[in-house]
Amino acid sequence: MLPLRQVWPAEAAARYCAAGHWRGETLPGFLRQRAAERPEALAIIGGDQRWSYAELWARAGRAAAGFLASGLRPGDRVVVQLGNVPEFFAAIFGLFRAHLVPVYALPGHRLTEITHFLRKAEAAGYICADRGADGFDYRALARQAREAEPGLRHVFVVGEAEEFSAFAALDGDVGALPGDPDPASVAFLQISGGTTGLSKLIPRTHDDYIYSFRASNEICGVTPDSALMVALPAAHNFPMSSPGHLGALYAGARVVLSPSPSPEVAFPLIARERVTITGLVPPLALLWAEAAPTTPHDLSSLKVQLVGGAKLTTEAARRVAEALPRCQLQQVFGMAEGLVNYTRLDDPPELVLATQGRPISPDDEVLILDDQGHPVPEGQPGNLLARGPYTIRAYHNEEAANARSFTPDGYYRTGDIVSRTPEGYLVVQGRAGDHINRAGEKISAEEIEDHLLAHPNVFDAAVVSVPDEFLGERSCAFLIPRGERPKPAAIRAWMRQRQIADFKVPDQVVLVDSFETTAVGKISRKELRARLRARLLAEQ
Ligand code: J2J
Repeated sequence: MLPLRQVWPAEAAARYCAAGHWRGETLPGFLRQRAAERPEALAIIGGDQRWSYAELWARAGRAAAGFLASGLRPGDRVVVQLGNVPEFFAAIFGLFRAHLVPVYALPGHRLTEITHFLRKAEAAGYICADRGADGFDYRALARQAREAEPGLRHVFVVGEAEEFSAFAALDGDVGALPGDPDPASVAFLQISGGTTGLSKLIPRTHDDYIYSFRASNEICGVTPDSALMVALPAAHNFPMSSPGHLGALYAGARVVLSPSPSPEVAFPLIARERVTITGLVPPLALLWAEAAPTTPHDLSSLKVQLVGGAKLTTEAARRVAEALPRCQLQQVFGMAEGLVNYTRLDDPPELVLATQGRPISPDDEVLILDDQGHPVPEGQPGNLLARGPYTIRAYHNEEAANARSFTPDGYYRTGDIVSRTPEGYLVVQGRAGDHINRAGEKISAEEIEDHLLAHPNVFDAAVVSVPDEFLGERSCAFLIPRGERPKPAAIRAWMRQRQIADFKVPDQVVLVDSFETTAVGKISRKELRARLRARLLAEQ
């Protein structure tokens, strides 16, 4: 099994420790402390369950002991695929307490993605729900995944477990659990947006991740009195750490789980639980802005509304800010690989509305370079590169991708095109890579093209992003047919059968006779996608 590592040069690590960014804290360690300091305080509110810090700690302990009793060994990786339910927290803190390593999958992922994660992580375990909100049966997925990946030895199910182990029944000798892990060790594997090809695994350490959400708490005003609503899927990096549920738990605050981000579900919960802060992607923030002025529910407790994951235009930002006048809009531009930028709560409106914020840390190093690698003149757009105390230096087991994604001196090439204001705030202008940012879900054009090329009646495929009023961007697949001409609807239905996340199924399918590239000879896929996108926009 390939060891998990995330290594900063000794000089940088010493600097981050000396600056107080890395404090030797760990994820299970901080929860143990909170459970000791405020055992009765509410930690997790979800469905009809209300867990105190003491209860969360105890449940994590039973899960941890049960994981080890079932035969998992410290260091083993476990794919976690749960929605916004309290058991998500018993599961991940149980894994942390047992020195097992969660790999975060989203509820929308299907067999194709799950087997990819299992394989890449060499995972021995999988934790899922019995069924999803849409009725999807994850146990059937588990059966198929076990066939495809025999290394998967342990499946734990929240709910009706059938032949698998029931998560609720996990128990064992809590007294025999190991002590806190090494703060410099990898705590979990986050999933990359997969901007080129399949998702990569992102090893994050206790020290670096805790710094990112502890500092986020300060920037976003999270205190023990806060109530943070998780409306996006809890496994996403944004609702997890910016400042996210982990930030809220670190602060000793309450985490309120919303099973859906829709105003119909979230608004009554905000009123009932007096939610003070939440985070949304731009399309949802706009939906909330539509619904807020006329809702019968009392939203007056909401003090901070974070919006990020995709670009919030200035006009959209204005609408969001005006809909909840007593709630502060805060833009956040982050990435699971590390670097996170926020507008600050005391920033003037022009910065809050028109920028995506500035980095969390004084030790975040940000470069904006042209395609030749030279710094662009101040204010001009360029490629964003970053390194710092919570930005990774390498993906897990991706030698070739690492050579492309990181410079020799350790900067991460974010793939985003940004400019910088005189105040040092970043404005996202676009991106260098070809992915579709569909309401905050990143979809790799290459990954979808690969699927389409497996269709017997597809000769060639190019997938592009198209501006979409609601989603921000949607996906459009251009296909050159071969043999019998397939119907666009049939292509979409066929893609669904590929057992991929639904958000990856192309929103639009356009059949063309050729890509009309002959006149200019051979062009790159990137150039081809750009031309097809331009052609589609011109026709609209
Ligand atoms: C434009 N593009 C943005 C923004 C992310 C906090 C917030 C978001 C994420 C996230 C995160 C954007 N405007 N405000 O992990 O901790 C695009 C960029 C970026 C990519 C990262 C967090 N906020 N983006 O979205 O790993 O292209 O993280 O590189 O899912 O989302 O995606 P992801």
